[in-house]
Amino acid sequence: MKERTLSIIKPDCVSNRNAGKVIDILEEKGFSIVAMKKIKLTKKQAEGFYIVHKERPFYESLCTFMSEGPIIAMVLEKENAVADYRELMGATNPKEASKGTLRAMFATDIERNAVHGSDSLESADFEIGYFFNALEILQ
Ligand code: IDP
Ligand code: MG
Repeated sequence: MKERTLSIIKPDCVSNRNAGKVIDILEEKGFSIVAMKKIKLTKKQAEGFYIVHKERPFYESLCTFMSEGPIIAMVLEKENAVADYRELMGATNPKEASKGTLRAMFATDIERNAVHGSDSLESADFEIGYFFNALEILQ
Protein backbone atom coordinates (compact mmCIF):
# COMPACT_ATOMS: atom_id res chain seq x y z
CA MET A 1 0.00 0.00 0.00
CA LYS A 2 1.23 3.51 -0.79
CA GLU A 3 1.96 5.34 2.45
CA ARG A 4 3.00 8.85 3.41
CA THR A 5 5.54 9.68 6.10
CA LEU A 6 7.07 12.87 7.48
CA SER A 7 10.78 13.41 6.94
CA ILE A 8 12.79 16.25 8.45
CA ILE A 9 16.31 17.23 7.48
CA LYS A 10 17.44 18.52 10.88
CA PRO A 11 19.35 21.79 11.54
CA ASP A 12 22.77 20.06 11.69
CA CYS A 13 22.31 18.49 8.26
CA VAL A 14 20.97 21.71 6.69
CA SER A 15 23.81 23.84 8.09
CA ASN A 16 26.38 21.22 6.98
CA ARG A 17 25.01 21.63 3.44
CA ASN A 18 24.15 17.95 3.18
CA ALA A 19 20.44 18.49 2.47
CA GLY A 20 20.84 18.06 -1.28
CA LYS A 21 22.63 14.73 -0.82
CA VAL A 22 19.83 13.47 1.44
CA ILE A 23 17.16 14.50 -1.09
CA ASP A 24 19.15 12.83 -3.89
CA ILE A 25 19.25 9.55 -1.93
CA LEU A 26 15.52 9.74 -1.11
CA GLU A 27 14.68 10.02 -4.80
CA GLU A 28 17.14 7.27 -5.73
CA LYS A 29 15.47 4.97 -3.19
CA GLY A 30 12.05 5.55 -4.75
CA PHE A 31 10.48 8.09 -2.40
CA SER A 32 8.36 10.79 -4.06
CA ILE A 33 8.39 14.22 -2.41
CA VAL A 34 4.72 15.25 -2.26
CA ALA A 35 5.33 18.36 -0.10
CA MET A 36 8.41 20.24 1.06
CA LYS A 37 9.24 23.43 3.00
CA LYS A 38 12.28 25.05 4.62
CA ILE A 39 11.42 26.70 7.93
CA LYS A 40 12.97 27.65 11.26
CA LEU A 41 10.96 26.37 14.21
CA THR A 42 10.56 28.35 17.39
CA LYS A 43 11.45 26.45 20.56
CA LYS A 44 7.71 26.22 21.34
CA GLN A 45 6.98 24.76 17.90
CA ALA A 46 9.74 22.16 18.39
CA GLU A 47 8.29 21.31 21.82
CA GLY A 48 4.86 20.77 20.25
CA PHE A 49 6.28 18.52 17.57
CA TYR A 50 8.14 16.35 20.09
CA ILE A 51 5.40 16.43 22.75
CA VAL A 52 5.46 12.60 23.05
CA HIS A 53 9.01 12.92 24.43
CA LYS A 54 8.23 15.59 27.04
CA GLU A 55 9.16 13.35 29.99
CA ARG A 56 12.47 12.22 28.47
CA PRO A 57 15.73 13.62 29.88
CA PHE A 58 16.82 14.78 26.41
CA TYR A 59 13.60 16.72 25.61
CA GLU A 60 14.85 20.20 26.51
CA SER A 61 18.14 19.81 24.67
CA LEU A 62 16.43 18.20 21.66
CA CYS A 63 13.99 21.11 21.31
CA THR A 64 16.81 23.68 21.58
CA PHE A 65 18.70 21.81 18.84
CA MET A 66 15.64 21.50 16.58
CA SER A 67 15.05 25.27 16.79
CA GLU A 68 18.69 26.41 16.35
CA GLY A 69 18.44 26.83 12.56
CA PRO A 70 16.38 26.02 9.49
CA ILE A 71 15.03 22.53 8.81
CA ILE A 72 13.56 21.01 5.68
CA ALA A 73 10.26 19.19 6.27
CA MET A 74 8.99 16.83 3.57
CA VAL A 75 6.11 14.49 3.04
CA LEU A 76 7.42 11.35 1.34
CA GLU A 77 5.28 8.85 -0.54
CA LYS A 78 6.09 5.26 -1.46
CA GLU A 79 4.88 1.71 -0.91
CA ASN A 80 5.64 0.93 2.76
CA ALA A 81 7.08 4.45 3.21
CA VAL A 82 7.05 4.52 7.03
CA ALA A 83 9.14 1.39 7.61
CA ASP A 84 11.30 1.81 4.49
CA TYR A 85 12.27 5.37 5.46
CA ARG A 86 13.02 4.30 9.07
CA GLU A 87 15.33 1.65 7.61
CA LEU A 88 17.01 4.16 5.30
CA MET A 89 17.58 6.57 8.24
CA GLY A 90 19.29 3.96 10.42
CA ALA A 91 19.49 3.74 14.21
CA THR A 92 18.94 6.86 16.37
CA ASN A 93 22.56 6.65 17.54
CA PRO A 94 24.81 6.92 14.47
CA LYS A 95 27.37 4.66 16.20
CA GLU A 96 24.77 1.89 15.85
CA ALA A 97 23.52 2.88 12.39
CA SER A 98 24.24 0.43 9.56
CA LYS A 99 26.59 1.43 6.77
CA GLY A 100 24.80 3.19 3.94
CA THR A 101 22.07 4.65 6.15
CA LEU A 102 21.49 8.41 6.25
CA ARG A 103 22.51 8.64 9.90
CA ALA A 104 25.68 6.63 9.32
CA MET A 105 26.55 9.05 6.53
CA PHE A 106 25.44 12.42 7.92
CA ALA A 107 24.81 12.30 11.71
CA THR A 108 27.23 13.69 14.30
CA ASP A 109 25.90 12.06 17.49
CA ILE A 110 22.74 10.62 19.07
CA GLU A 111 21.11 14.07 19.28
CA ARG A 112 22.48 15.76 16.14
CA ASN A 113 21.46 12.85 13.97
CA ALA A 114 20.66 14.57 10.66
CA VAL A 115 17.15 13.31 9.95
CA HIS A 116 13.74 12.53 11.44
CA GLY A 117 11.15 10.03 10.25
CA SER A 118 7.70 9.11 11.54
CA ASP A 119 7.67 5.82 13.48
CA SER A 120 4.11 4.69 12.55
CA LEU A 121 1.21 5.62 10.27
CA GLU A 122 -0.49 7.17 13.29
CA SER A 123 2.53 9.41 14.07
CA ALA A 124 2.83 10.22 10.37
CA ASP A 125 -0.74 11.58 10.38
CA PHE A 126 -0.02 13.83 13.36
CA GLU A 127 3.40 14.94 12.10
CA ILE A 128 2.30 15.68 8.50
CA GLY A 129 -0.61 17.72 9.88
CA TYR A 130 1.79 19.60 12.17
CA PHE A 131 3.75 20.97 9.19
CA PHE A 132 1.40 20.96 6.19
CA ASN A 133 -2.21 21.72 5.40
CA ALA A 134 -4.09 19.84 2.69
CA LEU A 135 -3.49 22.55 0.04
CA GLU A 136 0.29 22.19 0.45
CA ILE A 137 0.37 18.45 -0.30
CA LEU A 138 0.17 17.04 -3.83
CA GLN A 139 -2.89 14.80 -4.25
P1 IDP B 1 14.16 8.52 16.41
O1 IDP B 1 14.39 9.91 15.84
O2 IDP B 1 15.18 7.53 15.91
O3 IDP B 1 12.74 8.05 16.23
P2 IDP B 1 13.49 9.03 19.20
O4 IDP B 1 13.71 8.06 20.31
O5 IDP B 1 12.09 9.24 18.73
O6 IDP B 1 14.46 8.60 17.99
O7 IDP B 1 14.11 10.41 19.68
C1 IDP B 1 13.82 11.62 19.00
C2 IDP B 1 15.11 12.39 18.81
O8 IDP B 1 15.63 12.77 20.10
C3 IDP B 1 16.27 11.59 18.19
O9 IDP B 1 16.21 11.53 16.78
C4 IDP B 1 17.47 12.38 18.66
O10 IDP B 1 17.65 13.61 17.93
C5 IDP B 1 17.05 12.73 20.08
N1 IDP B 1 17.49 11.72 21.06
C6 IDP B 1 17.01 10.46 21.24
N2 IDP B 1 17.64 9.82 22.24
C7 IDP B 1 18.54 10.70 22.72
C8 IDP B 1 19.52 10.62 23.78
O11 IDP B 1 19.67 9.61 24.48
N3 IDP B 1 20.29 11.75 23.97
C9 IDP B 1 20.15 12.89 23.24
N4 IDP B 1 19.24 12.99 22.23
C10 IDP B 1 18.45 11.92 21.98
MG1 MG C 1 11.00 8.93 17.00
